[in-house]
Parts: sequence; C-alpha cells; structure tokens
Amino acid sequence: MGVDSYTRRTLKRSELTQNARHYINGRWETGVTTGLSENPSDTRETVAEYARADRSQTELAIRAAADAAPHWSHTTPQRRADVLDQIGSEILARREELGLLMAREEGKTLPEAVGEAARAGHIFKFFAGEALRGGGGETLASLRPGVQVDVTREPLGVVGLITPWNFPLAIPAWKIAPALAHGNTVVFKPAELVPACGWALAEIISRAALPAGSFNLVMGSGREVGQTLVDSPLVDGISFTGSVETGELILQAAARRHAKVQLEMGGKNPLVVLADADLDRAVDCAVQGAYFSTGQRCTASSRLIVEAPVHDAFVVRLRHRLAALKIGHALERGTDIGPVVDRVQLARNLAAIAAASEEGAEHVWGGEPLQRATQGHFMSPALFLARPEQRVARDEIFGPVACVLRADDYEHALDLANDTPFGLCAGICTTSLSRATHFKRHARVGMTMVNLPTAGVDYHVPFGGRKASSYGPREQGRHAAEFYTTVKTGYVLA
Ligand code: UN1
Repeated sequence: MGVDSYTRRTLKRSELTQNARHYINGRWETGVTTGLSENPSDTRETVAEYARADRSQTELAIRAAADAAPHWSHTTPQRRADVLDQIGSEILARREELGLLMAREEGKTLPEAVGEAARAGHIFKFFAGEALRGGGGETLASLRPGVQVDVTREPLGVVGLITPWNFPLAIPAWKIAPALAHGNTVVFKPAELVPACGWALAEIISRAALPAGSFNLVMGSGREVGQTLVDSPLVDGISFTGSVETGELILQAAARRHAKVQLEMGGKNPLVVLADADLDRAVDCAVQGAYFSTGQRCTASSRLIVEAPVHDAFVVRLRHRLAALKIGHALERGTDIGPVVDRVQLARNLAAIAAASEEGAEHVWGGEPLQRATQGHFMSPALFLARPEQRVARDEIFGPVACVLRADDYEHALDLANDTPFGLCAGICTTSLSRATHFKRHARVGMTMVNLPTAGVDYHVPFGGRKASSYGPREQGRHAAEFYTTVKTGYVLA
C-alpha cells in the first residue's frame, strides 16, 4: 500500500485493534455497548473496539469526580505540578507512537500527528507550571477602616470536557491540563471517531498517581454521554469544542441550571492578501491554512480575500500548488493531505462543492473523490472563485475547500473579512506595517495573524474568538484560569 518501511515496522507493534475501555473512579470499565473506530486511510482496518456508556454509566463517572473534588482541590500545587509534568514527559517520550495512532484513527499525516502529540506533551508541561503559579489573586485595603480584602481563585469543581475528533490529543490536553492544574476533577468525553486517542491519553494519565475519581474517561454518543454531562447538577462547568449547532444546545441546557460554559465552535476565517504582499508567502499561508489537516480545523482559512491587482496571479499560483499536492494514505511518506475523517464528512464536503457550482461559484480546482491503493475517504483540495453572498463563502464546510473573493482595495478587503457570522481568526499578508496594524485592530476576531497561516497556534497564549465562533472565557495560556477557577472575595477585620 506504499507505506514506507519505518511506518511498517512501527505498525507491527500497534496493528492489533486497540481495546479502549472507560476509566471511572480509578478503574478500567467495559461499556454498556461497544463501538468500532476505523482508519479513514484504509477502512478495512479497525483501529479500536471501544466501550460506549449510557446515562447511568456516565452518572457513575460524574459521581466519582464529585466525590474526588474536595480531595484533589486541596492537594498542594507541587503535587499537581508533578502529576502534570509526569504526564507531559510520558506523552513527549511516546510522541511517535501516539502520533502513529492518531494518524491511523483521524487520518492526519504522520508528521502532523507526531507534532500534535508533542504539542499535547508541552501543554501538560506548561500547565504543570501554572499549577505552581496559580490563577492569581490580589490583596487590597477595604473602603472601611481596618478591613482588608483579598480576591482569590478556587477550583470550579467538576468539569465535563467534550472534545472533537480533529485534534484528538491537543484539544483534550488543553482542557484536561488546566482543569487539573487549577484543582478541578474531570469527566472527559472524546469524540466518537477517535476513542483510541482518548483512551491512550487516559492510560497515560491513569499512571500519574491522581486520586481515584479525579480524572475519568467516558466514551459514547453526545446524546447519551454528552447530554448527561450537560444536564447533571454535579457538573459545575462544561468546556466544549465542536459544531455551532451542538454548542448552542449545550449553552441553552447549561444556562437553565446556571452552569459555567466555554464553547469553541466554527470558523470561516479570512486570509487577506494585499497587492503589496510577498505572493509566495501568501500562497504558502493559503495552502497551509486552507488545506493542511485536510482543512479540518476551525482555524482554517476558507475565505481568501485578494486585492484586485494580484488576484489573478495569486489564483494561478495557488492552483499550481494545489495540483502538486500529494493526497493519500496518512502514513505514506510524502503525503501532504490525508483523507477526510469519515464517509459522512466526505459526503458533506462533496455536497457543498456541488452546491457551490450550482450557485454559480467559479470552479478553479479539485473537489473530486480520489481512488488510492487503499480504500479511504480521499478527495482533491477544492478552490472556487466566489461572491461574498454565496454559501461557499459563508458556511463552514470543515474540509479542504476554499474560495477566493476579489477585493477592490484594503478597505473593501477588511469589510469582506468582517462580513461573516464567525469571528475566530483573521490573517493578512502584506508588507505594510500600517495596514497590518490597522487590520489587527479592526478585524472582529479573537486572533489575528500577519504573514502567517490562520491555523496553527501557540499553547501559552489565549485561544478563542468572537461572535458565533466562541462563547465564554478563552482557552489556553494563563487565561485558562478564567474558566477553570471561580473568584472569591474575602473581607477581614484586622
Ligand atoms: C490550530 O489551528 O493549531 O478545532 C488549533 C480547531 C481548533 C484548534 C485549532 N479548536 O480547529
């Protein structure tokens, strides 16, 4: 199947189907039912047979987390730092093996997957430091004589963490690590398409000497496991990354019982290319941002907004680059873009592409299903020329599909960039410092990128957006404390 010899050797050790069980109250548990996850590069290969919970099994995990909360929230910062550091070290030491598992289960290329595993390890190490530094606090004089006031941060309690399939290790890491660092106990529900990755992470966490119940893994459907987490009065906060539709349902359900919520949802991120840009750099940013990871990132640049004088040259160069990309098995050396994650998503992508042509967007390249030596969900990256009101320019597709919008000038480009219900990330390619600075200030998003792809972020700074993209406090970096802690104000008559 063209998989190179290094990968073939490594595969020998892990070719057996993984048996992934729940981790509840410090014990490995079988599920009420079982499910299978398959390799999207080769659907004949089953990656995991995994446990699936119903409501009552999920409730056991929630109860365990609630019982463990008083203990874990009072452990010393040193203990929490040591636990997180140990988890981070093990992930880093096993990054190749974890990357291989991820490439098999999610379909991102092996180098991308190994890089993501390393990122997950570094995230745990960063939050080991955060456990020591704490969420911050202040002491002030009261308005009343002789009285002192302090403001401290305490753990939220039990948090339910619901994660997507597209970053099977990094996103769980950037929720689990700050949750534990700040003294919360966790019930973690990974996406149904990537249970083996969730299980592998839980297996590493299970060996880090956490008190039983502080960390629990429960796999299964959103309807059973996710809904139970969202509805349980014992769950103090829900952090979710996924679709806008699910995020809105979670928000409404959590609001009814006053639970804290953090949502990371969709994006339709613009990459503006101005006439003064380094065009090679701009094409690199577009290829990276729109198509790598098969476009399956909420930070993907799916709207390429190009100033008229360089529009045609940009499209020609981009088309040229797309034609040279290698689409194939995620483990094959040299693959630029792996498969789409599953047949449902592939069908959705192809339907969006057909709809784009029907609504009159001009097809430039790709968007075809591809046959390879193995049976996988392969498709060529798609590029359209679109008008701003067309759906291909408005709806998040979550696949390797991008469109180019023509802008008359910088002001027009900025208007187009902001003309979207989403507000996660916005990029600009320009050599003008004043344009870049103006764009950074006026793009209505949570993150801006200058001469960089919109996708690909650091873990030590805040991550998140505005409008339909996000809700609640930012993730990652020091700002993670805003979600994972609650503020207490104390008054003392000295
Ligand atoms: C990145 O671009 O490095 O689901 C991270 C997503 C985002 C993470 C993107 N929550 O695509």
